[in-house]
Parts: sequence; C-alpha cells; structure tokens
Amino acid sequence: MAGSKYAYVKNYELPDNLLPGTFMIMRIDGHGFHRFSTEHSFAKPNDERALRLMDCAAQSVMDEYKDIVLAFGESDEYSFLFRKDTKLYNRRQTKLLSLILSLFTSSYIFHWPKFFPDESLNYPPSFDARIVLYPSAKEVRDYFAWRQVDTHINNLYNTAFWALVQQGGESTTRAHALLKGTVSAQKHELLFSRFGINYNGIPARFRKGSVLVRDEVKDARESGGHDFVPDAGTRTDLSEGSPLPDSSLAAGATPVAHQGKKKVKAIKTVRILHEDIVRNEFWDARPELLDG
Ligand code: DGT
Ligand code: MG
Ligand code: MG
Ligand code: MG
Ligand code: MG
Repeated sequence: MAGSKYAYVKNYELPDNLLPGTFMIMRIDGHGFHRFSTEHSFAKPNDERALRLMDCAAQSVMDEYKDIVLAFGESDEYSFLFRKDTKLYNRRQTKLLSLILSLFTSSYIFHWPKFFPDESLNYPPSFDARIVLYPSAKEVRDYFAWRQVDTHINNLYNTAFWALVQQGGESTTRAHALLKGTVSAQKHELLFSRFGINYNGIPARFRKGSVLVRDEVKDARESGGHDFVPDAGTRTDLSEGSPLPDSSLAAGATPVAHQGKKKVKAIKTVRILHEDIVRNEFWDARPELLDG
C-alpha cells in the first residue's frame, strides 16, 4: 500500500513487545470499588453476586484467549497467567492489555443484570490492568500464593470485623480497635467464642477466592456420523466442579465425521475451583501450567 505524505506519523508508534521466554501475568483491578460496592449495595464482607459476576467476566476472557492457562480472582481483582511461550499478538503489551481489559469490562457490564437483577448499574465501572513478567516458575507460584494468602488475610479480618459490627453491635471504630494487633488464631477464636462462627465453615469461594483452570474431560460417544469437537478444543463449564451436560456439547462445536467407531476425545473445559493454590498439590496435578 502506497503511503500518503502523512504516513510518516506511523513511525512515532513505538514497539512494545514483551520479553520472550518469560511468564506473563496480567492483573485487572476494579477502579474505586470501595465506592462502587457501596453505591450498588454489595453485601459485607462478601457479596456472592459480585464475586460470581467477576468469575463470569474472567470466564469470558478465558473463552476468547486460549493462551491463558490459569486465572485467580478475589474481591475486585483477577489475575491471568499466559502460556510461557505465547505468541499472542506478538506479545505486544498495549494490544494485550487493551483487548483483554476491555473484554473483561464489557463482559462485567453485559452480564450485570444476570447477577444483579434487582440492582441497576448506576454508573459505568472501570478497571485498571498491568502485565508483569516473571522469569521462572518459582515467581509464578509465589505470585499466586501472594494473591491467595492476601485473600485469606483480608477475608478473615473482614469476617471478624463485620461480625463485630453486624452481629456484635460494635461501632466500626471499636471493631477496628478490638482487632488491632490480633493474630489469625485470635480472630478464629473471637469468631467462634463470640458468634459461634467456625471460620473454616464459611464458603470456600470467600476463603480461597476463585481459580479458573482448563481441565480435560473425556468425551466418549458412539456415533455413526459425527463427533462434536468444540472450536479450538475448549468449552466453558459455568457450573462448579462438574462437566457440562452432554446436550451442551454442540454449542460452539465443530462436527467431525468418522467411521461409526466409539471415539474418546479429550476436551478441555474451563472449570471454577475454590481450592488451595499455595501448596504443591494443585501445581503437581497440573504440570502443564508451568511448562515452557
Ligand atoms: P483502587 O483499586 O485503588 O481504584 O481502589 P478500590 O476502592 O477499588 O480499592 P481496592 O481494590 O484496594 O479494594 C477493593 C474494594 O472493593 C474494597 O473497598 C472492598 C470492595 N469490595 C470488593 N468485593 C466486595 C464485596 O464482595 N463486598 C463488599 N461490600 N465490598 C467489596
Ligand atoms: Mg487498584
Ligand atoms: Mg480496586
Ligand atoms: Mg482490589
Ligand atoms: Mg483495528
């Protein structure tokens, strides 16, 4: 294409490709969600609708970008880990940041009425995002441990704080004072002795955050004609911990003809978990997450 005399301005656009051979983690965080949560009457300390909406927006992102292998969400934030050797958009930082951030944000707004049928969106929410590169698997594991430990610390504090205020009738000032300097065991004890709350009994979603992974499900089917293989080998599982019912296999699937034999296909599905990602078990079961 011949350029006009104006085309030189293109030269001012600088390359911003991210270093190859490194792990990319993108974190999105709600802008001013202290205000947003108040203005939309989020339940304290945890609003399950809000957390599920975040999960749903993150799931939209994973459906669209297959090079994301893992996501972790808590509060108003979500982190996404890319395959180490991803070549997505030639690893251009602003391209990746802007596309994924805008898809997350538009999904959050698009799906809002499903999760908040009785709460209208009073103003448009926005999110910030950054990509950080990590040199090895150690930093990636420590990154996710950092976020999940943060979830635990905040949630234990907030659970104790709001129990004191909502059930104990304490002022917020006094609740702060009562919790000041307490260690984890003292907060557990306070919750149990004063309010009969066993902290470990509260929903894992609140204690552990949300972990999105692509898990393989075996899809064995007898067919004289077609198998259904989801496009790009993935499909989304919105339910927790279980594969989609068979009827949903056809959604976004590509028919593949074969000769009347039973075929077993490994199909990847995005699954939501609320489990420990600090300890080894999670990572040992999924060595592909940290593969080059
Ligand atoms: P930022 O990120 O610097 O723009 O400021 P914020 O206000 O978004 O602060 P941040 O991200 O450190 O903290 C998240 C805020 O979102 C925090 O004020 C509590 C609120 N939030 C998140 N999830 C929930 C929830 O489930 N229930 C309630 N009540 N609030 C929540
Ligand atoms: Mg922030
Ligand atoms: Mg925020
Ligand atoms: Mg936050
Ligand atoms: Mg364009």
